[in-house]
Amino acid sequence: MSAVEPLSSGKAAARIGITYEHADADCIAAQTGVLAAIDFGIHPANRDDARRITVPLPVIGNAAATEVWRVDGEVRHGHDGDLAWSEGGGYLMLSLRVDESAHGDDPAAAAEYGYQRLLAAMAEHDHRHWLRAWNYLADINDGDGDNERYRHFSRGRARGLGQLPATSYPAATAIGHNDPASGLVVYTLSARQPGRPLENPRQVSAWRYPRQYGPVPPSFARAMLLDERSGRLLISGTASVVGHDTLHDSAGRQLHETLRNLETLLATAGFRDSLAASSHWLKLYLRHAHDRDVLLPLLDAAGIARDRLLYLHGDICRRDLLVEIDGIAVDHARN
Ligand code: 3EB
Repeated sequence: MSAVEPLSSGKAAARIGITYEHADADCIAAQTGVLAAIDFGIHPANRDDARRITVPLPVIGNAAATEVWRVDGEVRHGHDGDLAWSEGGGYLMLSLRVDESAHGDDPAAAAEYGYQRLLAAMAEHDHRHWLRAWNYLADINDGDGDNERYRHFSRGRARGLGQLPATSYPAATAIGHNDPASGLVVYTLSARQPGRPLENPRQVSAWRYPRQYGPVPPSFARAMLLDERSGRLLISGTASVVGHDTLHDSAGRQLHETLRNLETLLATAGFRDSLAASSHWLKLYLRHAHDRDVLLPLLDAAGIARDRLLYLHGDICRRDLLVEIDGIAVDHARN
């Protein structure tokens, strides 16, 4: 795990790479070319360095790792009020913690503010192509029906995105944490060059979900191909959803369906290899931490490398979903 996968060479497109590393995050951030060093756990890391981001979810079981994003060349970084930014190699990482109490304790207002702020910063930094958004909000399943906090978040996100067409939505994750003091944590990747958003033919596009899932459908793409030549695929939070329905009521069977969805996304992106045969760095979100013991042998059997998979304890945005996977996959045939 100490070996860092070299970024591919000789490609015209901007290069970006991700790894999980066990080194001290301050040391990692001191290296050149580090766009972001992401830690997991409810205690925020040193926020003096804009590249240090903390996802407020406990790690389950395995040793905590830092998720490191690297680009070619120099990285500039800093803060602009409540927003942290880092920029280099044609990419921009932004992160924001929105205190809901400053927005009337309303998750919709907090999301609208956050998304407007992020869009404005992307324009200001001239990295307007939104590739990926990670959203972590407190108590995501609190409230019934259209009063569920996730649905309020979705509404506010859509308002914050304004006129942005669905074809420009980023790939995304939205997961619940249990630390209201962390607020709404959003971080994003955008670029000078556009990516190619992809949908999953097994699933209804999220932005076309029917009314039963809330008054405003969620604004995200199923995946984002960074560019055709590099074969780097940013995979949205993927769960046991087929069509628009949740399938299965056990974590094991939901995992199996989720893996089928992931294989379909890779095939749609033009990967010749399976997920197991591609380089991958995945995060697996579990509603119940104890399900890890059930899933671990299934993931081993599926060929998912243990040191490429982080287990995080978090709530998934539908109450009947027990497991969700997101991450990045790299097509060897194009590298
Ligand atoms: C789903 O397929 C599961 O609202 O940003 C996955 C990824 C899900 C992102 C989001 C929601 C989001 O509908 C839920």
